[in-house]
Amino acid sequence: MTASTSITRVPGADGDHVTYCRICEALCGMIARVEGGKIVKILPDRANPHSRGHICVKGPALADVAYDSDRVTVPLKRVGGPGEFTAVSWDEALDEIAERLSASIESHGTNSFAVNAGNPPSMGWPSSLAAPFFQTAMEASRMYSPASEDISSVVLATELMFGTHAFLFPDLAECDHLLIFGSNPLVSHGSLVIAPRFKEDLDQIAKRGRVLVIDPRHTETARKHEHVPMIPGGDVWLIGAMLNTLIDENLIDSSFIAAHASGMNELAAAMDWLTPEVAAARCGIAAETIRTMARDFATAPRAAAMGRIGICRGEFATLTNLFLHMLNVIAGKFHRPGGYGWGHGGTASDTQYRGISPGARHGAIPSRVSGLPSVWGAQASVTFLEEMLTPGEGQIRSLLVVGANPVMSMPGGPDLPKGFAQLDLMVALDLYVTETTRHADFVLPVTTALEREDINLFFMNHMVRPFAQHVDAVIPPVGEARMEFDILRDLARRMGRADPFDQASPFEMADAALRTGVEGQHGLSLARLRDAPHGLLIERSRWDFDFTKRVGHVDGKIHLWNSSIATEIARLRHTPFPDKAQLRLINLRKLRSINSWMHNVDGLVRNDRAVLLMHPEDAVKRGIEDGGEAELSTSQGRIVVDVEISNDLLPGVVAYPHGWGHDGRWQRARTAGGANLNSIVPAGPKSAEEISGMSNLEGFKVEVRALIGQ
Ligand SMILES: Nc1nc2c(c(=O)[nH]1)N[C@H]1C(S)=C(S)[C@@H](COP(=O)(O)OP(=O)(O)OC[C@H]3O[C@@H](n4cnc5c(=O)[nH]c(N)nc54)[C@H](O)[C@@H]3O)O[C@H]1N2
Ligand SMILES: Nc1nc2c(c(=O)[nH]1)N[C@H]1C(S)=C(S)[C@@H](COP(=O)(O)OP(=O)(O)OC[C@H]3O[C@@H](n4cnc5c(=O)[nH]c(N)nc54)[C@H](O)[C@@H]3O)O[C@H]1N2
Ligand code: SF4
Ligand SMILES: [Mo]
Repeated sequence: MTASTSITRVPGADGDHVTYCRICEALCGMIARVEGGKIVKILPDRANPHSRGHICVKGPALADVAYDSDRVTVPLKRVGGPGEFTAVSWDEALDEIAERLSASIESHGTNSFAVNAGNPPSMGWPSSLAAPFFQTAMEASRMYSPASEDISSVVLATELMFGTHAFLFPDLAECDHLLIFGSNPLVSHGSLVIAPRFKEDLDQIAKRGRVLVIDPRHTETARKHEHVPMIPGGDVWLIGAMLNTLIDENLIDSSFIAAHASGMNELAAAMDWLTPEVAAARCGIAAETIRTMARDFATAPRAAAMGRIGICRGEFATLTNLFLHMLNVIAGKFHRPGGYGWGHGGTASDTQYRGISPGARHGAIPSRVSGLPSVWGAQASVTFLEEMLTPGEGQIRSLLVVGANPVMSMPGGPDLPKGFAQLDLMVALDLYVTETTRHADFVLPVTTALEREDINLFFMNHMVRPFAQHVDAVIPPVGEARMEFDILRDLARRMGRADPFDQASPFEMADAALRTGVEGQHGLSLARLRDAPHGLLIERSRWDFDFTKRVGHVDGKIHLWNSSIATEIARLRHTPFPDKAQLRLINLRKLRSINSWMHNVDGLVRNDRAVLLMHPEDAVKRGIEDGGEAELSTSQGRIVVDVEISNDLLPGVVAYPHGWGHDGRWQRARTAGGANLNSIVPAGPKSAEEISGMSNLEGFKVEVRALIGQ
């Protein structure tokens, strides 16, 4: 920022605008410089006390998205095959949608309407409310989202043990012994634990003690710290055996457990077979190393174990997450400085959930055809297609897609258009005509983060250092774009179903949440945030609340044992030994990409490419050369990929990113190459983890065949 540039809050006015990025959970503070009504530059906001000047290469690229000539900026109506649209007015679009949606719901019932809400709208406050509010307005019960490729297993594990969905995360600020299972925060910038300067936090922990990265790939994070390479899916064995060691060697926090937990004896009895020797063969880590990891963790005074999506999408995803929570609780790391627990946050509240099962709170309705569970209100993605195709009461006949690209992001995504084709009506709210939205009857243009007022309300509760920020729009909407909330409120009103949209505005709700949350008593409110444009750090200790009040179980205890835990441990015990010769695939996130949607920004994609990483031994066996083409296949399908030979992987493991291989109406993305990984991942209702409906995306079996010279 130059001294001469003044700060302004008027959308579109020349000068510097304080804003924050809403691409990933780091929510980095940014300054957007506007000249002649246009954003000319995006800089890090050094006055933001939370991110303190950190941004990555994607943040400034939000301006490229805002002004992208491929962006949808007027309502589009389908006039022919997929992707054939004509521009219409907002009134024409919303009147016709209201009429057709009302007619479809009238003939087929409220349960024939479904919502598919994606990741980007969840990063903003009004945008995150829009789809669920519309679902409520329609009295519909079914929501599809990336939850089953992302968090359902964590949410279910937390619900089973703690009776609440509130996220648990490590205290990076004070920890000095951190175990990271299945996360690569140096690239992802963290998820379900927010610390925009994650890299610095890890460096500080390593200086004070140790950071161990348990991952099948020698990742960017693993390279900087202690890497413990492990077979994909080995975590459940490794963490299970660490628990076994803690119990066996009496390294457990008996007084905490006696006061706050139930089921310790049953758990101990059920874990006695899961010794480090049993686990070693399954996870590829020596038994003595497992014992040492357990002892070092238990005896480090300020230790925490965290996990993320690498442990959330395997065959035992829910049990792995249960074990991870248990490791922290049993070793005495729960709710204490340097340990693991809930956030202080500004809006977290205490007893609201006590005694109400989380399932009941969010309408846990099993899927109609296959009976797979819904978690946190989300249906299992792998049932989406059959729910559109299987006739009968409750067959999906109309669909609203809000900022999701399931053709790219869901297992079997490329088959979804078979379901879309039989709908009475499909409406999408998006920035682009994508692989998914090209099948919609209407694509309605939405604003980017830079074109809307926002508050980081939802995210405050899982920040290592709680922080609150409210920002105004940097520029007015581009073209005729509107906010998701406004579009869907308008539509609901036209359908005569305006509740709950008309109860309060998103910012009135935000203000109420701030005032009644734990920081409300110390004066936190929307007005106070408006006076602090760069945001406010909440200085109170993260541990300054009574955690027992947040436990949702009626007995107020953390449950280490129940019938679901028993079933999953028994299932693990009897799972067959995997075929060691089998190649397995893990997913890969890249710094310059975000899921499927920023590949139209030339500045990002120019230096980014989807390649299959493969160990030299595996490549040699198959006659595959570095830079060569190969066919990557499963029983689900086959794709052609470029191969990069890499020593970063264990032999037997290959890695590929999702979100590539575009054929939507985004010109640059179409030339970015790569292939859609979700055309080969296990799909269909039988492929999910039964207890959580979680997609089985990690460590599934693949074959790779050289294509050179064919
Ligand atoms: N640059 C960038 N940042 C992103 C995203 C992006 O697309 N690009 N996406 C955002 C989203 S939506 C999310 S949910 C978060 C996710 O945040 P993270 O979970 O940190 O994401 P990943 O980088 O995919 O890290 C997962 C790690 O798990 C490892 N892994 C795979 N299988 C196993 C296994 O069986 N066991 C263990 N222990 N590890 C395993 C992988 O090698 C990988 O290093 O990232 C967010 N941030
Ligand atoms: N194989 C495999 N599949 C995966 C994953 C994986 O690691 N491997 N990761 C999973 C995870 S963790 C996630 S979160 C999902 C993501 O899955 P999705 O949310 O379905 O997909 P995205 O790629 O995030 O694209 C969302 C769409 O939102 C649009 N968009 C961008 N910004 C906005 C906005 O502000 N408003 C609206 N209305 N639209 C917007 C984009 O143009 C894009 O079409 O993918 C999941 N799928
Ligand atoms: S790390 Fe990058 S993408 Fe994530 S919030 Fe910060 S600037 Fe945005
Ligand atoms: Mo995600």
